[in-house]
Amino acid sequence: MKTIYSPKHKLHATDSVIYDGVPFITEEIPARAELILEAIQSAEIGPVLPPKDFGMDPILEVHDAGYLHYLQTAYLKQQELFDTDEPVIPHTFAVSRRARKPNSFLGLRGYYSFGTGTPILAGTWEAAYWAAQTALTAASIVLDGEHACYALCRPPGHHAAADLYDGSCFLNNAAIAANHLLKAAPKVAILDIDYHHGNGTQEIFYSNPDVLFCSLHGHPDEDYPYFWGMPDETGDGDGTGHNLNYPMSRGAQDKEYLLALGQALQKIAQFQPGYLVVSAGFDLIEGDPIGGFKISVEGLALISSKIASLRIPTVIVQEGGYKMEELGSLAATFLLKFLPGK
Ligand code: Q9C
Ligand code: ZN
Repeated sequence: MKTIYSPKHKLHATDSVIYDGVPFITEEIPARAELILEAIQSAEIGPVLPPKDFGMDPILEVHDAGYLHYLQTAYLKQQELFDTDEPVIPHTFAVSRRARKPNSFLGLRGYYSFGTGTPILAGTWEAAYWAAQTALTAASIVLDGEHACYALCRPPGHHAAADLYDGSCFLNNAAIAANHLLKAAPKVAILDIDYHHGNGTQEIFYSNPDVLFCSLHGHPDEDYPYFWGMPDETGDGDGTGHNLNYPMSRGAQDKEYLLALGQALQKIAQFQPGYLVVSAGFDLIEGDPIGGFKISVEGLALISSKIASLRIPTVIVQEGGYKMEELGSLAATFLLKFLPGK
């Protein structure tokens, strides 16, 4: 199986951010993608290829134009306005999505985000752009007939909606891939196994009947992103019934998880999608520093083989996963089940 990877992710250099004179700590750092890359190479998952450039059009089909312009310009704009090299981090928010869209930079800084955890740095746009191209390239390889392809995206994407970011995400790589796949099939399913609810993906396809979104995640009363992820969020309009949330409590183990996964996979099989996108976050594993489940490595292998046994052409998109000492081998464990003959 091919892996798509770009070193441009390092431009989103979240491992050396100083904010207000103190180090800004985030788990979402460049070493994550490097550890996964090394593990893929030593596990002989397959060739590692650079992304092709599909340009802005497929990103504009998922995200709002004003939002993309803001992400592209925010760092330089703040630098110019305030003569500072600080990361762009909002601290005042448009608490209602019906709030008036502001015209000022400081207004927009809070309008397009829902948290303070996701700094925009000098190289963030370029890294995010190439993460989206990475997902698009993996989708195009599956469209060309490969059974599965892995997009080693960084920064991740599933918390980003059409015009809203946080949770270490800016562009919704999985949604951009799914939207691209919809050009070749009437229906696409997205399965999100990252520990955190994929609120951005949910919102993007909420009223779209052609996309079935299923998310298994920590309960929103116990974990980020807090405001989304309940089972009664089932979709809107024509999309009603095509959004399925499976929240589980902190401490959930393999047995409970595999039961919920079985239900989600049954719904996906019934939907009969032409393609499947997996938002693969490995923060579901026991001991992840910001995850709350207790999924074992054997459990992850079972999760993967059950998804692979759907036999739907699949684009695997990297999301979260922060247990650095195991991250590479977790990715390899997951990906191995998608190799032919496994
Ligand atoms: N102390 C992904 O896994 N946590 N995003 C905020 C930090 C945010 C994780 C609290 C977690 C977002 C893609
Ligand atoms: Zn996560």
